[in-house]
Amino acid sequence: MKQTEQLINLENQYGAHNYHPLPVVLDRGEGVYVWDVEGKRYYDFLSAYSAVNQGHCHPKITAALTTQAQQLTLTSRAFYNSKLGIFEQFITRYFGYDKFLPMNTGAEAVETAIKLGRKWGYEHKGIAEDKAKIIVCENNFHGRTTTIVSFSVDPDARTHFGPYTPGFIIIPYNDVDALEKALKENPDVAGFLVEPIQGEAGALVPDDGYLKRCYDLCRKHQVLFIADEIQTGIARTGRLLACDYEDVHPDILILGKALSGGVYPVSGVLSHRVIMDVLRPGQHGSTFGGNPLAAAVAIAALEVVRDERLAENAMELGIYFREEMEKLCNSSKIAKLVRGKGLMNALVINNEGHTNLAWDICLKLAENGLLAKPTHTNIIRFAPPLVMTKAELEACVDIIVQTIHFFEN
Ligand code: IF1
Repeated sequence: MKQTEQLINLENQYGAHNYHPLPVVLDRGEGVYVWDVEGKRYYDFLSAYSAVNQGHCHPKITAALTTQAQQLTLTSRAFYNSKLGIFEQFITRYFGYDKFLPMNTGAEAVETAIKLGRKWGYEHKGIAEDKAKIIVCENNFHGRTTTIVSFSVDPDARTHFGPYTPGFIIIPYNDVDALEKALKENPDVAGFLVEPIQGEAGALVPDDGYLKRCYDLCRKHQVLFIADEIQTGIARTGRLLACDYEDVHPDILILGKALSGGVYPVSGVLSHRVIMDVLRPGQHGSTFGGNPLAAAVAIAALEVVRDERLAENAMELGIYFREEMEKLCNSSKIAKLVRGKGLMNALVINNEGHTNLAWDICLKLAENGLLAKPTHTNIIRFAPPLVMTKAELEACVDIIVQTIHFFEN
């Protein structure tokens, strides 16, 4: 039996079945490439859901990890440590905020933003105790805690995880009038939590001006504009933040994933002093949040984004990629449309008469040396590391085009 089957069997036998992975067992990663245990090389077109924007095992980031790991990894926040203050100064200057609150996973950072927003609502907006509301959008994905799935509309994400956390209003995405109506009807709204581009929904890009108009409405109604840039941030969409396309400066900015280049779980929220200062000692935290290892890794990861001009590269390669995919859609019966910004893109598949076509396409893409994964049955997410060169992307476009054509006949 091949090592692939052996290792898949182990996960099936001893692991919870909360995922349905492609039958590929990865063993090594470097830049835009990953290798499976059989030694086959693939272009990684998922980038761990945009956590390895800097490419797999970036030498500068892994060096920061290994150096710090031999000095001090975790102290808890019961004491100061020699890296956190430096990291907090670095990241607040990098994104233009007063304060940073470090956490570990994206969901923890989203939960932190929800708690911050609510507490600000009580202590600065004067919302009555336990009455604060947060507006979110349909087809959102903000993580998988019980509170976060309470405002999901995805049955898989929320069924049988109740009772659900109250205090959330769900409106259609990319609908400014719906936000305005919700704000006029609900005086107790503390915040509007939104993905600048909806990732899980399949790189759903809102209309130009949507974010700015929502931001202005939030200003008008004394509501915090809370941007979840866990997937869209860190240069993925062709700007440092997707909000940068509209010059929107979120009141609370949520980051994760590529904040560490995929080397270590690092997340957090950035905000203005008046908002962050609603939190007093003992009111929020986590064991690993703000540890020196995370701090060292995140500084290196952000330096790579800046020094290697990853946003500019994502912008340029993204334009090329969508042009090529549009040509494919014009000549294909099954590739319907491509959408996205920078190197956060998705191809919508016409799966009439072949429900699992997107999955089968991904299996064939893997056979042809490119890893991608469907979302929502008929959408294939295409998100390579931002360090990809034009030549590498041209090779990937060829693989995608050839694979789609294979299913045309
Ligand atoms: C899974 C999705 C992507 C996120 C945004 C918060 C989080 C995520 C915009 C939570 C995480 C991951 C989670 C992972 C698959 C992946 C995903 F399909 F689930 F929705 F990328 F689109 N905000 N997204 O995208 O961050 O707690 O995971 O660190 O759960 O299967 P996390």
